[in-house]
Amino acid sequence: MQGNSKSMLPSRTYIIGTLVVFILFLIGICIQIPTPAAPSKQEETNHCSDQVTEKAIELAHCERKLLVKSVNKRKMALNVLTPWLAPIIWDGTYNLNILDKQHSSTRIGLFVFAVKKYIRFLQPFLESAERYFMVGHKVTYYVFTDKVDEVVKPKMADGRILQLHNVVADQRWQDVSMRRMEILTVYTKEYMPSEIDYLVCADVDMVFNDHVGVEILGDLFATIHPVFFLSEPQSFTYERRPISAAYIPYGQGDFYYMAAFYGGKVDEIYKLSTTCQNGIIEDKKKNIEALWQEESHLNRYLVYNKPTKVLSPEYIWDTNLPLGEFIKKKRFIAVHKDHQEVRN
Ligand code: 4GW
Ligand code: MN
Repeated sequence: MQGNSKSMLPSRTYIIGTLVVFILFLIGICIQIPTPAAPSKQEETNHCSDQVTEKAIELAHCERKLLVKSVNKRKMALNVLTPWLAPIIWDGTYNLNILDKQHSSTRIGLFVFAVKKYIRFLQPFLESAERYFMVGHKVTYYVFTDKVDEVVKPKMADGRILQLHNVVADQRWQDVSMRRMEILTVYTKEYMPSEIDYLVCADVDMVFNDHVGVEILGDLFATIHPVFFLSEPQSFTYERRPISAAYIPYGQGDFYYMAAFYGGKVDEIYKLSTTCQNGIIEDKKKNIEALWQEESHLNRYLVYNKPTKVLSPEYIWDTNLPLGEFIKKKRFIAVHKDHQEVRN
């Protein structure tokens, strides 16, 4: 018996051991089933792919996320919300049907300067605007030029008005560019409040290349500069001299905005332009000029008066720039110019 019980011992231990392992195995499975493991990088990618096929609206955002993973660069501009919860407008992040209905009676102004040799850019600018800018909405073009007689009026759709205004041609190009702020202070106070609800300010050496509609409209909006959209803030070309009214200290500022496309409600652009114009005058008194003229003052204003919408570089692109794969729709693009030739 002893021999038998001795011979039974290992097999009992074996059976109990096996049972314990089996039970542990079952518990393991039970724990695994209801609690999926954290997704691996590969699974995250697959998850994104599923969304792409299911919902077109998430396509661009998802792709951007994957692109961000593929480059070790700053992600802020590729988000769809700023840290102060303003939307960053990327293709596919809004429903245009809803927005178009909301804005069915909205009146929109498009402000542009075409002085001296830049008159050559006006016709393609206006023609492209007829094709892509706020199509189906009420639009007034506010064109300022020293060559009113040379303006070729585009064929315009119903509900669209062209206003031509004479403006002095400053000798220095920097002054031409900055003069826009001064004109804005006058028009946003005197004329525009009764004529339009929103004003969009643009460079003329650009063409609309794809839809630009009411999705851009907000109390105050500005476009991320396409050169800096993946840059760290310390490399933004803000005015860094404390003596200038456009000064932005290191550590401040969210995006580098380009002065070639921004806007807002008329009263907001009045506030913006008066602040910038006052800064320009203060600097002139000190015999200094901000690094990038009115763009520097605009950037300073937007650091302390956060825009309610930020436009992605879809709204200002230059086809010479790298990283174009991030920008699915190039809606407003720079016309390539011979800088020597357009110099006054
Ligand atoms: C260099 O010789 C010049 S001329 C730089 C600007 C010039 C200029 C600018 C001009 O002779 N006439 C003019 O109407 N402008 C306006 O200012 C025009 O609306 C133009 O788009 C805007 C800003 O100048 P820009 O487009 O040359 O600036 P960036 O290089 O920033 O695009
Ligand atoms: Mn320009």
